[in-house]
Amino acid sequence: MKINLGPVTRLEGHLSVITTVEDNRIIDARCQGEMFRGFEAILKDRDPLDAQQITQRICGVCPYAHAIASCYAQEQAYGLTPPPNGRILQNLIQGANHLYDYLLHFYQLAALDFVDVTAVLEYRGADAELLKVKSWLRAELDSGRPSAAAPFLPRLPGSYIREADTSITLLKHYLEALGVQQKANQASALFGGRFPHATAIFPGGCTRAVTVDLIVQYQALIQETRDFIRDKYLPDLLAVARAFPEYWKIGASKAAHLSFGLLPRGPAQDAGRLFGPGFLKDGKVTPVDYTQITEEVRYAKYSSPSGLPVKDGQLQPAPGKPEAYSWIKAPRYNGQVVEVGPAARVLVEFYSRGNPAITSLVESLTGKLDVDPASLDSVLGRHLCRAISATVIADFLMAESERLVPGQPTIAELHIPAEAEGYGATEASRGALLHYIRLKNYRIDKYECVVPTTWNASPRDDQGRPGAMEAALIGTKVADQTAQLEAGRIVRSFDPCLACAIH
Ligand code: NFE
Repeated sequence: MKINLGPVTRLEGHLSVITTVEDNRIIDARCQGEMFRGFEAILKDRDPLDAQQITQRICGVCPYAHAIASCYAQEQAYGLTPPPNGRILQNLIQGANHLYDYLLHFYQLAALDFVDVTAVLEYRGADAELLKVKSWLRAELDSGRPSAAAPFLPRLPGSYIREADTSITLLKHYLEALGVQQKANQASALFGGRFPHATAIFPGGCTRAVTVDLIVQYQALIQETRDFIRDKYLPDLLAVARAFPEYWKIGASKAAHLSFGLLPRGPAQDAGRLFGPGFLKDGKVTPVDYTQITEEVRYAKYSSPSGLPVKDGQLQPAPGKPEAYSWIKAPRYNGQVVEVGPAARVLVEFYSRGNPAITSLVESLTGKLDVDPASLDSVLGRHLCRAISATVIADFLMAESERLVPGQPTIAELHIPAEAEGYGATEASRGALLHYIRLKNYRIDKYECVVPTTWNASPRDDQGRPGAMEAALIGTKVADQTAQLEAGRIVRSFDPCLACAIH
């Protein structure tokens, strides 16, 4: 039986997942990105300094990651190193965006896969926001229009958290998290100029001056966000993990893991990063080589040649191409299928043993939950690694903001060459993000983005091998062949963003 799970809700953009189910098991899965955009074509022949602005418009959720990747690429092309303040400000803007994004994903996008929302109907406490939700849900149910209660109801058949108190706590934090996300976004906007698309991030640093007043405001906002992460997000995640231990074994991609590293510790991009870069296969981490990345298009709706390296990327749309089923290309690393994202970021760092704080956090949390680090390749593993990333990044941002020096320069002087090229790589919240720029006669001759969800939601490659998300779905047992709640939980554990994937 073939089931189209699309459009999959509670994620960004247009994703269909077609599964084939036999005897309550998914035996095939195809992820389809359903839109063409063509940002790389838009960038052609433009002034290179437009790039960090235009590429932010790829997405309203992770615009800073695109701005940062573009700045890194341009900095490499122009031979630029920002002053210390400049790199710190870029980190403070990007890091705050990660915190917002993890909270958004856990509470607004993923939690409703697990929480029993109907528990609120029995709520007898005094929390005004919960009482509002209770009376709103009651009214919608009594009116016979549960669909008007989206995203809380209706919901797929399946098992949800059994303890009413846990569901109610999660729901309360669902509402609180909206306000906390606003604080994280305000922190980004203090130095970025605005949210979601920052004006101040620029190749060579940041155009915003540093003042004591701004530092104090930033720290207050991050402190509140950090408290919520420690006191609520992490415990809530542990509660979900304890309620659904089977999800340590569900949704493994069994792919290699790739991370480009996140948050440079100094002005130079290779100064070492809070999360180090690496390619992880069979427990062994090797350095990343961007020239090993190719984009295959046998099953993607492009007539361009398949398997081109990033710097030769092409974009010829072919909507009617036989066999093709997605607008997402299939990136591969050294010919291998790869998962990117929070699990990759944490596992690469964990197996590199470069950051003792991350090593001990992974060990203590997996120990508490009685699982081994290899189990992080799973639905719960991806969720846990987001919470680990949030905890570590929040601490880093507080320390990093202390290093700012008011009155010192925040941006390097620019000299743009007529011809040059550069790669810019970072970790967006959803994983490894690469931008490549080539200049000719002071204009953009070639711009290429290889984006996290392009890796994870990729269609089959030239050899017919499924992408990471497809592989994570194949083999999964489902209780209800039509609803496939398990499949929704797997897909959302990747936090796919289709706007980014198709760009
Ligand atoms: Ni549109 Fe993005 C992130 C990037 S995902 S959210 O994180 O880059 O492909």
